[in-house]
Amino acid sequence: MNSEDPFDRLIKDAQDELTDPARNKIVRGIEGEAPRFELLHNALSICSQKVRTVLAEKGAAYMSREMITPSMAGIGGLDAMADNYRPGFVRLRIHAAGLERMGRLNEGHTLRTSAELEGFDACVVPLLIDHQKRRAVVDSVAICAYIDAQLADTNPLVPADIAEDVMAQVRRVDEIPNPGQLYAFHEDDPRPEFLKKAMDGIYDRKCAMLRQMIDENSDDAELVRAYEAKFQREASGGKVQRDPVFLGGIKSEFAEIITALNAKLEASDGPWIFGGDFTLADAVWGVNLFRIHWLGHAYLWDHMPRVRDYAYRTYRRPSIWEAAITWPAPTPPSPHTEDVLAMGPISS
Ligand SMILES: N[C@@H](CCC(=O)N[C@@H](CS)C(=O)NCC(=O)O)C(=O)O
Repeated sequence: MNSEDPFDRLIKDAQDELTDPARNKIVRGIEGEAPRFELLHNALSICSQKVRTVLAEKGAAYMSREMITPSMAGIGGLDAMADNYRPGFVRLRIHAAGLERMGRLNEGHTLRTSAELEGFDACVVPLLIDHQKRRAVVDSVAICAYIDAQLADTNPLVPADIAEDVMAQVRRVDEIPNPGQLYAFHEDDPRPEFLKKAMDGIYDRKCAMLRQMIDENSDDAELVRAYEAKFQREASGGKVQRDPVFLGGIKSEFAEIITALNAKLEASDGPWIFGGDFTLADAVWGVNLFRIHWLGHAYLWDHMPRVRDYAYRTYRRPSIWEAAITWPAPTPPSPHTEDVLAMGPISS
Protein backbone atom coordinates (compact mmCIF):
# COMPACT_ATOMS: atom_id res chain seq x y z
CA MET A 1 0.00 0.00 0.00
CA ASN A 2 1.33 3.40 -1.01
CA SER A 3 0.06 6.31 1.07
CA GLU A 4 0.65 8.69 -1.89
CA ASP A 5 -1.67 6.72 -4.15
CA PRO A 6 -5.20 8.23 -4.09
CA PHE A 7 -6.97 4.84 -3.98
CA ASP A 8 -4.73 3.53 -1.19
CA ARG A 9 -5.24 6.78 0.72
CA LEU A 10 -9.03 6.44 0.46
CA ILE A 11 -8.87 2.88 1.74
CA LYS A 12 -6.55 3.74 4.58
CA ASP A 13 -8.76 6.65 5.69
CA ALA A 14 -11.80 4.36 5.78
CA GLN A 15 -9.88 1.63 7.62
CA ASP A 16 -8.52 4.12 10.17
CA GLU A 17 -12.08 4.91 11.23
CA LEU A 18 -12.68 1.26 12.14
CA THR A 19 -10.14 0.49 14.80
CA ASP A 20 -11.97 -1.67 17.36
CA PRO A 21 -10.01 -4.97 17.22
CA ALA A 22 -13.11 -6.88 18.31
CA ARG A 23 -14.83 -5.86 15.06
CA ASN A 24 -11.93 -6.46 12.67
CA LYS A 25 -11.16 -10.09 11.90
CA ILE A 26 -10.16 -12.34 9.06
CA VAL A 27 -12.78 -14.89 8.04
CA ARG A 28 -11.54 -18.24 6.64
CA GLY A 29 -8.01 -16.84 6.43
CA ILE A 30 -4.84 -18.74 5.67
CA GLU A 31 -1.95 -18.09 8.06
CA GLY A 32 0.48 -15.52 6.61
CA GLU A 33 -1.72 -14.60 3.61
CA ALA A 34 -3.54 -11.28 3.35
CA PRO A 35 -7.01 -12.01 1.98
CA ARG A 36 -7.90 -10.64 -1.44
CA PHE A 37 -11.24 -9.26 -0.27
CA GLU A 38 -12.19 -6.89 2.51
CA LEU A 39 -15.80 -6.30 3.53
CA LEU A 40 -17.04 -3.20 5.34
CA HIS A 41 -20.43 -4.28 6.63
CA ASN A 42 -22.78 -4.79 9.54
CA ALA A 43 -24.20 -7.86 11.28
CA LEU A 44 -27.88 -6.93 11.05
CA SER A 45 -27.90 -5.43 7.55
CA ILE A 46 -29.53 -7.82 5.11
CA CYS A 47 -27.57 -6.28 2.23
CA SER A 48 -24.41 -7.29 4.15
CA GLN A 49 -25.84 -10.72 4.93
CA LYS A 50 -26.36 -11.38 1.22
CA VAL A 51 -22.72 -10.54 0.47
CA ARG A 52 -21.43 -12.64 3.38
CA THR A 53 -23.56 -15.54 2.10
CA VAL A 54 -21.96 -15.32 -1.34
CA LEU A 55 -18.46 -15.19 0.17
CA ALA A 56 -19.34 -18.25 2.26
CA GLU A 57 -20.72 -20.11 -0.78
CA LYS A 58 -17.40 -19.46 -2.50
CA GLY A 59 -15.37 -20.43 0.57
CA ALA A 60 -13.59 -17.09 0.13
CA ALA A 61 -11.37 -15.58 2.80
CA TYR A 62 -11.94 -11.94 3.65
CA MET A 63 -11.05 -9.22 6.08
CA SER A 64 -14.26 -8.43 7.91
CA ARG A 65 -14.73 -4.90 9.27
CA GLU A 66 -17.97 -4.70 11.16
CA MET A 67 -19.48 -1.28 11.45
CA ILE A 68 -21.96 0.18 13.88
CA THR A 69 -25.01 1.49 12.03
CA PRO A 70 -27.76 3.53 13.69
CA SER A 71 -30.04 0.48 14.11
CA MET A 72 -27.23 -1.48 15.72
CA ALA A 73 -26.47 1.45 18.03
CA GLY A 74 -30.14 1.54 19.03
CA ILE A 75 -30.23 -2.18 19.81
CA GLY A 76 -26.98 -2.06 21.78
CA GLY A 77 -27.99 1.16 23.58
CA LEU A 78 -24.85 2.86 22.22
CA ASP A 79 -24.59 6.58 21.97
CA ALA A 80 -22.03 6.54 19.16
CA MET A 81 -21.70 8.19 15.75
CA ALA A 82 -22.69 5.64 13.12
CA ASP A 83 -19.61 4.29 11.33
CA ASN A 84 -21.46 4.42 8.01
CA TYR A 85 -21.66 8.22 8.26
CA ARG A 86 -17.94 8.73 8.87
CA PRO A 87 -16.15 10.77 6.18
CA GLY A 88 -13.52 8.21 5.17
CA PHE A 89 -16.15 5.54 4.54
CA VAL A 90 -18.48 7.90 2.67
CA ARG A 91 -15.62 9.22 0.49
CA LEU A 92 -14.69 5.65 -0.42
CA ARG A 93 -18.30 4.94 -1.39
CA ILE A 94 -18.43 8.11 -3.48
CA HIS A 95 -15.26 7.03 -5.26
CA ALA A 96 -16.62 3.51 -5.83
CA ALA A 97 -19.96 4.78 -7.11
CA GLY A 98 -18.44 7.15 -9.66
CA LEU A 99 -19.94 10.22 -11.27
CA GLU A 100 -22.87 8.49 -12.87
CA ARG A 101 -24.35 7.20 -9.63
CA MET A 102 -23.51 10.35 -7.70
CA GLY A 103 -25.63 12.13 -10.33
CA ARG A 104 -28.64 10.27 -8.99
CA LEU A 105 -28.45 10.56 -5.24
CA ASN A 106 -31.17 9.09 -3.12
CA GLU A 107 -33.27 11.78 -1.47
CA GLY A 108 -36.66 10.18 -0.84
CA HIS A 109 -37.62 7.20 1.25
CA THR A 110 -40.27 4.68 0.33
CA LEU A 111 -38.95 2.32 3.00
CA ARG A 112 -36.87 0.26 0.62
CA THR A 113 -33.14 0.19 -0.17
CA SER A 114 -32.92 -0.56 -3.89
CA ALA A 115 -30.46 1.82 -5.57
CA GLU A 116 -32.14 0.97 -8.87
CA LEU A 117 -35.48 2.33 -7.63
CA GLU A 118 -34.43 5.07 -5.24
CA GLY A 119 -30.99 6.27 -6.34
CA PHE A 120 -27.58 5.97 -4.74
CA ASP A 121 -27.10 6.28 -0.97
CA ALA A 122 -23.50 7.16 -0.10
CA CYS A 123 -23.93 6.44 3.62
CA VAL A 124 -24.86 2.75 3.83
CA VAL A 125 -23.20 -0.66 4.13
CA PRO A 126 -21.91 -2.94 2.60
CA LEU A 127 -18.79 -2.09 0.59
CA LEU A 128 -16.36 -4.63 -0.83
CA ILE A 129 -12.69 -3.96 -1.51
CA ASP A 130 -10.93 -6.24 -3.98
CA HIS A 131 -7.25 -5.70 -3.18
CA GLN A 132 -6.10 -7.79 -6.12
CA LYS A 133 -8.03 -5.76 -8.70
CA ARG A 134 -7.67 -2.53 -6.68
CA ARG A 135 -11.41 -1.88 -6.83
CA ALA A 136 -14.04 -0.88 -4.34
CA VAL A 137 -17.53 -2.11 -5.18
CA VAL A 138 -20.81 -0.79 -3.78
CA ASP A 139 -24.41 -2.01 -3.78
CA SER A 140 -25.18 -5.53 -2.68
CA VAL A 141 -26.60 -6.64 -6.05
CA ALA A 142 -23.43 -5.51 -7.82
CA ILE A 143 -21.15 -6.89 -5.10
CA CYS A 144 -22.75 -10.36 -5.13
CA ALA A 145 -22.55 -10.56 -8.94
CA TYR A 146 -18.97 -9.24 -8.84
CA ILE A 147 -17.76 -11.90 -6.39
CA ASP A 148 -19.49 -14.62 -8.38
CA ALA A 149 -17.86 -13.43 -11.62
CA GLN A 150 -14.42 -13.05 -10.03
CA LEU A 151 -14.54 -16.52 -8.46
CA ALA A 152 -16.31 -18.10 -11.42
CA ASP A 153 -14.63 -21.49 -11.07
CA THR A 154 -15.97 -22.19 -7.60
CA ASN A 155 -19.62 -23.01 -7.28
CA PRO A 156 -21.15 -20.63 -9.88
CA LEU A 157 -24.17 -18.85 -8.44
CA VAL A 158 -25.18 -17.07 -11.64
CA PRO A 159 -24.86 -19.83 -14.26
CA ALA A 160 -24.43 -18.37 -17.77
CA ASP A 161 -27.44 -20.17 -19.29
CA ILE A 162 -29.91 -18.72 -16.77
CA ALA A 163 -28.03 -15.55 -15.79
CA GLU A 164 -30.78 -13.16 -16.86
CA ASP A 165 -33.49 -15.03 -14.95
CA VAL A 166 -31.34 -15.34 -11.83
CA MET A 167 -30.43 -11.64 -11.83
CA ALA A 168 -34.09 -10.69 -12.41
CA GLN A 169 -34.97 -12.55 -9.19
CA VAL A 170 -32.06 -10.94 -7.36
CA ARG A 171 -33.28 -7.49 -8.40
CA ARG A 172 -36.83 -8.42 -7.43
CA VAL A 173 -35.62 -9.31 -3.91
CA ASP A 174 -33.55 -6.11 -3.79
CA GLU A 175 -36.79 -4.13 -4.34
CA ILE A 176 -38.58 -5.64 -1.33
CA PRO A 177 -39.48 -2.80 1.07
CA ASN A 178 -37.56 -4.31 3.99
CA PRO A 179 -37.19 -1.09 6.00
CA GLY A 180 -41.00 -0.98 5.82
CA GLN A 181 -40.98 -3.96 8.20
CA LEU A 182 -37.79 -3.32 10.17
CA TYR A 183 -38.26 0.37 10.96
CA ALA A 184 -42.03 0.87 10.70
CA PHE A 185 -44.70 0.78 13.38
CA HIS A 186 -47.56 -1.26 11.88
CA GLU A 187 -50.89 -2.02 13.45
CA ASP A 188 -50.54 -5.36 15.34
CA ASP A 189 -46.78 -4.93 15.11
CA PRO A 190 -45.15 -8.35 15.68
CA ARG A 191 -41.55 -7.13 15.96
CA PRO A 192 -39.59 -8.19 19.04
CA GLU A 193 -39.83 -5.60 21.81
CA PHE A 194 -36.10 -4.72 21.75
CA LEU A 195 -36.51 -3.72 18.12
CA LYS A 196 -39.56 -1.53 18.67
CA LYS A 197 -37.56 0.30 21.30
CA ALA A 198 -34.53 0.69 19.03
CA MET A 199 -36.63 2.02 16.15
CA ASP A 200 -38.55 4.58 18.16
CA GLY A 201 -37.17 7.98 17.10
CA ILE A 202 -34.46 6.42 14.90
CA TYR A 203 -35.05 8.76 11.94
CA ASP A 204 -34.59 11.79 14.21
CA ARG A 205 -31.37 10.31 15.57
CA LYS A 206 -30.11 9.62 12.05
CA CYS A 207 -30.91 13.20 11.02
CA ALA A 208 -29.12 14.60 14.08
CA MET A 209 -25.99 12.55 13.28
CA LEU A 210 -26.09 13.68 9.65
CA ARG A 211 -26.51 17.31 10.67
CA GLN A 212 -23.41 16.94 12.84
CA MET A 213 -21.46 15.46 9.92
CA ILE A 214 -22.61 18.26 7.59
CA ASP A 215 -21.38 20.84 10.12
CA GLU A 216 -18.06 19.09 10.74
CA ASN A 217 -17.26 18.63 7.03
CA SER A 218 -18.47 21.92 5.59
CA ASP A 219 -15.20 22.34 3.63
CA ASP A 220 -15.88 19.25 1.49
CA ALA A 221 -18.70 20.05 -0.95
CA GLU A 222 -19.05 16.53 -2.33
CA LEU A 223 -19.29 15.00 1.11
CA VAL A 224 -21.82 17.60 2.19
CA ARG A 225 -23.91 16.85 -0.91
CA ALA A 226 -23.94 13.16 0.01
CA TYR A 227 -24.88 13.94 3.64
CA GLU A 228 -27.59 16.41 2.60
CA ALA A 229 -29.19 13.82 0.32
CA LYS A 230 -29.07 11.25 3.12
CA PHE A 231 -30.56 13.78 5.54
CA GLN A 232 -33.49 14.37 3.14
CA ARG A 233 -33.93 10.63 2.74
CA GLU A 234 -34.03 9.93 6.47
CA ALA A 235 -36.34 12.87 7.11
CA SER A 236 -38.79 11.42 4.54
CA GLY A 237 -38.48 8.03 6.24
CA GLY A 238 -39.55 9.62 9.51
CA LYS A 239 -42.69 10.99 7.85
CA VAL A 240 -43.99 7.54 6.84
CA GLN A 241 -42.71 5.41 9.72
CA ARG A 242 -46.11 5.54 11.46
CA ASP A 243 -48.39 6.38 8.52
CA PRO A 244 -51.15 3.70 8.53
CA VAL A 245 -52.18 4.26 4.90
CA PHE A 246 -48.62 4.07 3.57
CA LEU A 247 -47.86 1.07 5.76
CA GLY A 248 -51.07 -0.68 4.63
CA GLY A 249 -49.63 -0.52 1.10
CA ILE A 250 -46.34 -2.04 2.28
CA LYS A 251 -48.21 -4.85 4.05
CA SER A 252 -50.15 -5.74 0.87
CA GLU A 253 -46.93 -5.59 -1.13
CA PHE A 254 -45.35 -8.21 1.14
CA ALA A 255 -48.35 -10.52 0.67
CA GLU A 256 -48.02 -10.15 -3.12
CA ILE A 257 -44.27 -10.79 -3.00
CA ILE A 258 -44.72 -14.07 -1.13
CA THR A 259 -47.56 -15.16 -3.44
CA ALA A 260 -45.29 -14.52 -6.43
CA LEU A 261 -42.50 -16.53 -4.79
CA ASN A 262 -44.94 -19.40 -4.26
CA ALA A 263 -45.78 -19.37 -7.98
CA LYS A 264 -42.11 -19.35 -8.88
CA LEU A 265 -41.45 -22.36 -6.61
CA GLU A 266 -44.46 -24.17 -8.06
CA ALA A 267 -42.91 -23.83 -11.51
CA SER A 268 -39.55 -25.21 -10.37
CA ASP A 269 -38.71 -28.89 -10.80
CA GLY A 270 -36.21 -28.97 -7.96
CA PRO A 271 -35.65 -27.82 -4.39
CA TRP A 272 -34.41 -24.39 -5.48
CA ILE A 273 -35.98 -21.61 -7.53
CA PHE A 274 -34.27 -22.67 -10.74
CA GLY A 275 -34.37 -26.43 -10.19
CA GLY A 276 -31.64 -28.58 -8.72
CA ASP A 277 -28.87 -26.02 -8.30
CA PHE A 278 -28.64 -23.39 -5.60
CA THR A 279 -28.19 -19.98 -7.26
CA LEU A 280 -27.76 -16.36 -6.19
CA ALA A 281 -31.56 -16.08 -6.33
CA ASP A 282 -31.83 -18.66 -3.51
CA ALA A 283 -29.07 -16.95 -1.53
CA VAL A 284 -30.86 -13.59 -1.49
CA TRP A 285 -34.32 -15.09 -1.01
CA GLY A 286 -33.09 -17.14 1.95
CA VAL A 287 -31.58 -14.13 3.67
CA ASN A 288 -34.68 -12.06 3.05
CA LEU A 289 -37.15 -14.75 4.15
CA PHE A 290 -35.24 -15.18 7.39
CA ARG A 291 -35.47 -11.43 8.03
CA ILE A 292 -39.24 -11.47 7.43
CA HIS A 293 -39.52 -14.49 9.75
CA TRP A 294 -37.27 -12.91 12.42
CA LEU A 295 -39.48 -9.84 12.44
CA GLY A 296 -42.59 -11.96 13.04
CA HIS A 297 -44.20 -12.07 9.60
CA ALA A 298 -43.86 -15.77 8.73
CA TYR A 299 -47.71 -15.90 8.87
CA LEU A 300 -47.42 -14.61 5.30
CA TRP A 301 -46.65 -18.18 4.17
CA ASP A 302 -48.75 -20.09 6.74
CA HIS A 303 -51.00 -21.37 3.95
CA MET A 304 -48.15 -21.91 1.47
CA PRO A 305 -46.26 -25.08 2.47
CA ARG A 306 -44.04 -24.76 -0.57
CA VAL A 307 -42.71 -21.40 0.62
CA ARG A 308 -42.42 -22.60 4.20
CA ASP A 309 -40.36 -25.67 3.24
CA TYR A 310 -38.24 -23.60 0.90
CA ALA A 311 -37.63 -21.00 3.62
CA TYR A 312 -36.33 -23.63 6.07
CA ARG A 313 -34.26 -25.24 3.30
CA THR A 314 -32.53 -21.91 2.64
CA TYR A 315 -32.02 -21.17 6.37
CA ARG A 316 -30.26 -24.49 6.82
CA ARG A 317 -27.90 -23.92 3.89
CA PRO A 318 -24.51 -23.65 5.64
CA SER A 319 -23.67 -20.32 3.95
CA ILE A 320 -26.89 -18.63 5.10
CA TRP A 321 -26.67 -20.27 8.51
CA GLU A 322 -23.21 -18.79 9.00
CA ALA A 323 -23.65 -15.42 7.29
CA ALA A 324 -27.13 -14.39 8.36
CA ILE A 325 -28.54 -16.57 11.12
CA THR A 326 -25.68 -17.21 13.52
CA TRP A 327 -23.22 -14.50 12.48
CA PRO A 328 -21.55 -13.65 15.78
CA ALA A 329 -22.65 -10.18 16.73
CA PRO A 330 -24.85 -8.48 19.27
CA THR A 331 -28.01 -9.21 17.27
CA PRO A 332 -30.47 -10.41 19.89
CA PRO A 333 -32.39 -13.56 19.01
CA SER A 334 -36.03 -13.09 18.08
CA PRO A 335 -38.80 -15.10 19.75
CA HIS A 336 -40.17 -15.73 16.23
CA THR A 337 -37.20 -17.79 15.05
CA GLU A 338 -36.37 -19.90 18.12
CA ASP A 339 -37.34 -23.08 16.23
CA VAL A 340 -34.90 -22.24 13.44
CA LEU A 341 -32.00 -21.85 15.86
CA ALA A 342 -32.75 -25.24 17.35
CA MET A 343 -32.32 -26.94 13.95
CA GLY A 344 -28.76 -26.40 12.72
CA PRO A 345 -27.46 -26.35 9.17
CA ILE A 346 -27.61 -29.20 6.64
CA SER A 347 -24.55 -29.85 4.50
CA SER A 348 -25.43 -29.85 0.83
N1 LIG B 1 -28.75 -0.58 -2.24
C1 LIG B 1 -27.82 -0.72 -1.14
C2 LIG B 1 -28.56 -0.49 0.14
C3 LIG B 1 -27.72 -0.61 1.34
C4 LIG B 1 -28.49 -0.27 2.61
O1 LIG B 1 -29.54 0.36 2.59
N2 LIG B 1 -27.91 -0.67 3.75
C5 LIG B 1 -28.54 -0.47 5.02
C6 LIG B 1 -28.54 -1.79 5.78
S1 LIG B 1 -29.24 -3.11 4.80
C7 LIG B 1 -27.78 0.54 5.86
O2 LIG B 1 -26.57 0.61 5.79
N3 LIG B 1 -28.50 1.36 6.65
C8 LIG B 1 -27.91 2.28 7.55
C9 LIG B 1 -28.42 3.68 7.41
O3 LIG B 1 -29.24 3.94 6.54
O4 LIG B 1 -27.99 4.51 8.20
C10 LIG B 1 -27.21 -2.13 -1.18
O5 LIG B 1 -27.89 -3.05 -1.62
O6 LIG B 1 -26.03 -2.28 -0.80
